[in-house]
Amino acid sequence: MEHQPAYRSNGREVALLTQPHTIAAAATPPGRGGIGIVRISGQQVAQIAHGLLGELPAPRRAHLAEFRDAAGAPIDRGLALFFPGPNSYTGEDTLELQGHGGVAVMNALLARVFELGARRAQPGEFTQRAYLNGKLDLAQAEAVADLIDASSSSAARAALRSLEGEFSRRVHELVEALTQLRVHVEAAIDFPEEEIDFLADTALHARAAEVSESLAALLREARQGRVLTEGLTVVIAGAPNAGKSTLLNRLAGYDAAIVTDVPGTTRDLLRERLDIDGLPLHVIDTAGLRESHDPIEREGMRRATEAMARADRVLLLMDATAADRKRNLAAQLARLPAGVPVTLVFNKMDCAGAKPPSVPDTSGAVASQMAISALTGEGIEALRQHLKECAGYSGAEAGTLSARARHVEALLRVQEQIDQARQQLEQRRAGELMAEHLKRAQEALGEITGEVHSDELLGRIFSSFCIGK
Ligand SMILES: Nc1nc2c(ncn2[C@@H]2O[C@H](COP(=O)(O)OP(=O)(O)OP(=O)(O)O)[C@@H](O)[C@H]2O)c(=O)[nH]1
Ligand SMILES: [Mg+2]
Repeated sequence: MEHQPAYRSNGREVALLTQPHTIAAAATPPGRGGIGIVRISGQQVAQIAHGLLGELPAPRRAHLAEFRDAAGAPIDRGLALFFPGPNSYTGEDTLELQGHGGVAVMNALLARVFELGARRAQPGEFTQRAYLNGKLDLAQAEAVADLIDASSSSAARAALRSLEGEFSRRVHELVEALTQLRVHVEAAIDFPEEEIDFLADTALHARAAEVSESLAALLREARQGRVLTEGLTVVIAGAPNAGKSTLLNRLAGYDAAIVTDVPGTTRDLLRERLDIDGLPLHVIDTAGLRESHDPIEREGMRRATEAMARADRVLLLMDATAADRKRNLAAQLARLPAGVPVTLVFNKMDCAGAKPPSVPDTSGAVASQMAISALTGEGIEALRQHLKECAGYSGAEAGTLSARARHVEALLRVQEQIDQARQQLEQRRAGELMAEHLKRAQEALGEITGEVHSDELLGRIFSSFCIGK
């Protein structure tokens, strides 16, 4: 890769990277459609345009043309759009071909573009180039994928705000505030004879407290945004016949799972993607947990346990009419992976009489308890509200930002470093140690926007994109 002259993007000087390969992919999903779009980006765009269209279209003008194969025979007739770099999505020369959206046309068009020198783009490679060329920062690039994957209008709005740079702007504000703190502290270190006075300055303490507060506010929003983007994964577990599949169907509002009175009906995991007032919910129904020698049922239970270990919440269902609930509960709890938050849900309350079942848990594993009837719907609204509370979801307000678990983790590390920096300041007046913690906090912030990144992180983020974006 060689560097070309720098240009300005987002108010910064950025050096364009010249990638060795020109990439191409269909930007529209495969299948039938009125229009199908092939996108090409890289150094060979002009050459490919000449081969395919006979000329390079004028920049940013819709150009009606025949797309031709090597022998000059038309493949399709459509619009070509040329965006010269750096004023394109990727920052490179880009050509968009809008043809007829059929599989045969798209395949023939792509084959011709490959013949002319491009190679097939990896998932997310266009956006990765946009990031490497400073068109977007990493948090914005992630918001592109979140916008495409958004399953509700509130998630889409939140992703768009992050894509437009709202989240990144807040992170930069924090970086700026941290830089000022560091300047103050490092000045103190440089004048050791006055260090104590510098560090006793109330303005410094006030500023450190302000940084903590802005960080806490951003962390709250990022948590909310994470839930909106990624949703809450809930596993329904419990003994056979407890009513797990009935509860899944009740939450979904349709018959997703088979329900019978035969214990052991569900054997495989069943996943449904639902929505509670804009909160995306991934609900997984599982095979009932019990002793079994049937290899299919045992495999089902193994998968159930694996899903529970990754869940944000386990709803442990118990038949409220069953005898010996205390022993049953102990047996069920023993089968749960350690550390998952559990809500104990008594089901079949329509048959259990008016009195709520006693509270038999003594293990401390159960975080909360509820009573429902999956059959009649009693208590289901309360359960929905409970799940929203578990997610820390307070309804999708207008200003929500999209965020990911990765961002929340980074912000938590920032918080830890700032807390330690403040401790060093307040308890020990230790300037150097404080400066070190502030530096680490700033680095953790840089991971969010991608100023600090690793190839492995980039690989993980962009490989989850769709091809053609
Ligand atoms: N009265 C009453 N019956 C219920 C309720 N929920 C489920 N049932 C019944 O209990 C039986 C078992 O329900 P399922 O939903 O298949 O139970 P499950 O936990 O998925 O069972 P497995 O898949 O075998 O582990 C069925 O006959 C349901 O109609 C309820 O709230 N009240
Ligand atoms: Mg079932």
